[in-house]
Amino acid sequence: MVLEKLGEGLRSAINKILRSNVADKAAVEELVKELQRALLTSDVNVELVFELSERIQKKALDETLPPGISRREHIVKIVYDELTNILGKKAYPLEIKPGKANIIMLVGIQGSGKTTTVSKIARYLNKRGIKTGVVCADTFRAGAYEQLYQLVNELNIPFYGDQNSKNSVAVAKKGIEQLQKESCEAIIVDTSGRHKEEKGLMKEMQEIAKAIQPQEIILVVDGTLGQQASTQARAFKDATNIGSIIVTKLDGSARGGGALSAVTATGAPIKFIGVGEKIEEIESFNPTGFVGRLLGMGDLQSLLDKVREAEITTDKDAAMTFLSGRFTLKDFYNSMQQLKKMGPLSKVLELMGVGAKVPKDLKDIADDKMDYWKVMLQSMTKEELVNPKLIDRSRIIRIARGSGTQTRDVKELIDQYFVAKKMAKMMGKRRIRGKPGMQLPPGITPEQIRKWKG
Ligand SMILES: Nc1nc2c(ncn2[C@@H]2O[C@H](COP(=O)(O)OP(=O)(O)O)[C@@H](O)[C@H]2O)c(=O)[nH]1
Ligand SMILES: [Mg+2]
Repeated sequence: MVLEKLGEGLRSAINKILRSNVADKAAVEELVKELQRALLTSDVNVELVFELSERIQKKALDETLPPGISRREHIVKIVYDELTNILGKKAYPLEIKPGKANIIMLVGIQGSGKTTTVSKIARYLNKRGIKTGVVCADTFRAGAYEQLYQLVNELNIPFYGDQNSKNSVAVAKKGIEQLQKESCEAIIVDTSGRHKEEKGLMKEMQEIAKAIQPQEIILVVDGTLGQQASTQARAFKDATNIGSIIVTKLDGSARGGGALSAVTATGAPIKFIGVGEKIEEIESFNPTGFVGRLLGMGDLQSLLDKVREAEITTDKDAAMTFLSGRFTLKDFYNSMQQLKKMGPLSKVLELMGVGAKVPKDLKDIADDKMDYWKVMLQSMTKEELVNPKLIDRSRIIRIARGSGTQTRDVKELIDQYFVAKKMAKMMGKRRIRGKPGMQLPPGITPEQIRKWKG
C-alpha cells in the first residue's frame, strides 16, 4: 500500500470522530491531534501541519453546515479538502500532443528512479495507444544501457542507445532522430544524473535540454527523502518552466507524505508517483482520488455515504437507550437530540425494527423547542433530572422563572418525558431482551440494562 502508515493514522482519526457521540470542541481537538501525529510521523513539515490544523479546527467548529449535512460529515469533508490541498491540490495529467514526436526528458540525481520511471512511462503510454520509445542518454554509468534495454525489450518498446559513446548530448539527439523515423509519438529520454547536488544537476539538465529541445522535463525525486525533496523541487522549478515532477518509492516509504506535501508546497506539479519496483507500478497522480484512498474512501460521494452510514450506527446506541424506557430527563433530552440528528424519528425506529407508531408531538420536536428544553434542564437540580416526579407545582414556577420560560413549557417538557418513557418502554422491551450481544450505549453498563428490564 502507498503511504500505508499515514493512511492508517488518518483513517483512525477519522473513524474516531465518526464514532464519537458529539462532534464538539473536545472531539475536534482530539481529531486534530491525531491528524497532526499522523502527518508529522510521515515527515510533513511542522509549519504546514500547524497551519492545516488551525484551519480544520476553525472550519469544523465555526462554519455553518450545508443543508442536509451533519456536523460530522462536514468535518470529514473539511479534513478531506485540507489534505487534498497540501498533497497536491489538483491533477496534472501528462499531455501528449498528437501529430509530432513529444520529447520528454527525465532528470534527477542518481538512484532517484529515473531509468525505472522511463520504462514505466513508456509502458504506460504504449498501453494507452501512444507509440512511445526510449533513449538511453546516460553515457556515464556503466550498465545504464543494459538496465534500460532489459526493462523495455520484453515489451517491444522501441529503444535507442550507444554503448560506445561518452557524449550524452550526441546520443540523445541521435536517438530522437532514430525514434522519430520509427514514428514514435512520444520519446522518453533517460539521463545520467551525474551530480549529487541540485546546482550541478540543473546545469547538466540545461545543457541537454538546449540540444534536444524537449516538450517537457520531468524531475524524478526519491520519495524516501521526505520533506527534503523540496530542495530539489524548488531548484528545478526555478531552472525550467516546462517542468513537472514524479515522486518515486512511495510504496513503503514512511516519509512519503512529507515528500508529496513539500513538493506541492513549491508549486511544482506532480504528474506521476512511483509505487513499486515493477514496471507497471506507476500511477498518474490525482490528489483528490489519492486522498480519498488514503482515507479509505473512493471519492467524496462514497465518503459522504459512508459517513452517513457510520452515523446511523452511532445513533443506534442512542436509540437503544431511548428504547430501554429507563432514562432520566437528561438522558431523554440527549437521546432526542441524537435521534433528531439522524432525521425523521420514524426512520430511526424503522432502522431499529420497531413499528413506527410514534406520537406526532414527539416526532415534531422543533429545533427551538430543544433549545428551550436545554435551559430548562439547566435550571433543575440533579435530583430532579434523575427523578422528575420530584418537580411539584412550586418547582415548576421556579424552573420557568430561572430559565426564562413559561410554566406550560416546563409542564410540556415533563409531560413529553413521561409519554416518551411509557411509549419507549412498550416498544423497546422486546428489542432489548432479544439482543444479548448488543452494543451498549456509552456510559451504560449491562447491570443497568438488567435493572431496567426488572
Ligand atoms: N520500491 C520502489 N523502488 C523503486 C521505485 N522506483 C525506482 N525504484 C528502485 O530504485 C533504484 C534506483 O532506480 P533507477 O531507476 O536505477 O534510478 P536512477 O539511478 O535514477 O536511474 C532501483 O533499485 C529501482 O528498482 C519505486 O517507485 N518504488
Ligand atoms: Mg539510471
